[in-house]
Amino acid sequence: MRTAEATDRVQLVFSLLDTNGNGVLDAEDFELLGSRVVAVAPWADDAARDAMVGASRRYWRTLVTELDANGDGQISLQEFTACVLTPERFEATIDEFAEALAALGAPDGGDLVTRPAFMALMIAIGFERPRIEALFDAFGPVDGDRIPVATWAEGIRDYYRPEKAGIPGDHLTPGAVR
Ligand SMILES: [Ca+2]
Ligand SMILES: [Ca+2]
Repeated sequence: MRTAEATDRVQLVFSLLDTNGNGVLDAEDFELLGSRVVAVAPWADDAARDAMVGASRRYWRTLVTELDANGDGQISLQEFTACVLTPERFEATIDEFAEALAALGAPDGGDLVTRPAFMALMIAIGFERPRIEALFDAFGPVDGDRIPVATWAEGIRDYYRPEKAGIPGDHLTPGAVR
């Protein structure tokens, strides 16, 4: 089953992933995404940066392999929304992306993400500042306004789960009920 919230989440992420703004997803979008995200994380070591760039590329390879129904080498919104119908084909890719992004938020390979680091990374992806703040609060920050890497990674995985509604990630979508 697919919730209305899941559809909203997927439509929003499509618009943000279209980094070069040409209306479809393509390889360049994911190169830009990777470099844009690591650029705002000067604290990250080379391994964390490489993991993020690699995860971004894999994300694209999985999309174009699994979803390019008309074979034009690009992913339209219509093709992309099919990803919520077959989540099992994206699980490993989303998992890698979630782990890489969340880890990038924790300096020195630690396991806590500060609010400023979270804000910087999510703004780099393209989410709106007040929504990012609401999401961070929904994750229940502790210990000096920080959240565990694992909490964020799980939040990213939930974001893509078609059966989910009322999750922290719904704070990011315009239609969210708060
Ligand atoms: Ca594009
Ligand atoms: Ca296509």
